[in-house]
Amino acid sequence: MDDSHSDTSSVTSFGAPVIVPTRGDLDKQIEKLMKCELISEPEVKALCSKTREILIEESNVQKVDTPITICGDIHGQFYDLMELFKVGGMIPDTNYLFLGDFVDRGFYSVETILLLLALKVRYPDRIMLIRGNHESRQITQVYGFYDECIRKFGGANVWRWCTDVFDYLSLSAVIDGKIFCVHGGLSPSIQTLDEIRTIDRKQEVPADGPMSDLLWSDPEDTQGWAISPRGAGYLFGSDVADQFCQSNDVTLICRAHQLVMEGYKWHFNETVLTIWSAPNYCYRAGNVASIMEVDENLQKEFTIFEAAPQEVRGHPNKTRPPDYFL
Ligand SMILES: [Mn+2]
Repeated sequence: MDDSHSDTSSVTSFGAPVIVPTRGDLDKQIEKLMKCELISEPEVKALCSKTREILIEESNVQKVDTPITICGDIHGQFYDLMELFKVGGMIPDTNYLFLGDFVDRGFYSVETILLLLALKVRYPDRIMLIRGNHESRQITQVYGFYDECIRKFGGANVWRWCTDVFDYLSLSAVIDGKIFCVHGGLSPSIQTLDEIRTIDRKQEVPADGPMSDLLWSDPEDTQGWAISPRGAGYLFGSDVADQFCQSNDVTLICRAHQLVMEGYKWHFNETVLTIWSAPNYCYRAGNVASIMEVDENLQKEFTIFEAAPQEVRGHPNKTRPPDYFL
């Protein structure tokens, strides 16, 4: 690797200095990615390097202002993300908070994450991305993102750069000091937002502990804590949610992480909310998706949307050469 320049990035996998994308570059990349077309490998490298610089400045509990539109899991369903923007408005006209799980499961994890990163770099104050349990080296090697990178770029570079960016994603956000947003849920090792702020998040998602719990836990109709059937995180009851809201002066815990057939679901007398934004999840669940707009008075409005029509999204197998050509 060429380390002769002084502005070399400190992250190993970015290696030699990369060219910082200009606004014009980014606008062109966004235009391409919006058509579900790939950008070049050097462009991905520069994009990831720049994203990292922006994310490193964000807090583990990033402050976010209203008005904002909150979205749940996307899981590589690129054409359904286009439906989301159709009903929710495009960036920068609408401010977005995405609650993680951008990749895996769907056919277009690469295009989905690259578009979201390009939008983040172009409009850093208009889009906030927090980390889901799938933004991890271990999980993406099992559920599709790694294989997709290999297939679409012929090597693991793009996967490596993207997963390095994932280490810098914030763990949570607080909207107007009142709505706590996280991918999964609460942790028995965390009582206060200050305790979240002390976590050193810049690492692969650990197998257990507070950082893992925030990305993996689920609410459950119970009291106290219970073991999660997922094998990571915990199940937390209504008393745990009430106590967390009281201790931190928030009125709502907003999270994603669980498929909800109706697109969103209230739990525990409206102290916890699940938002799910992948319609017809895995192209077969038959669910609708939702996004939630929160206005300056913290009034909430849900918009339900459905999967992109089959003829719009096509099928990736149709664009793939048969195996005997390889
Ligand atoms: Mn999840």
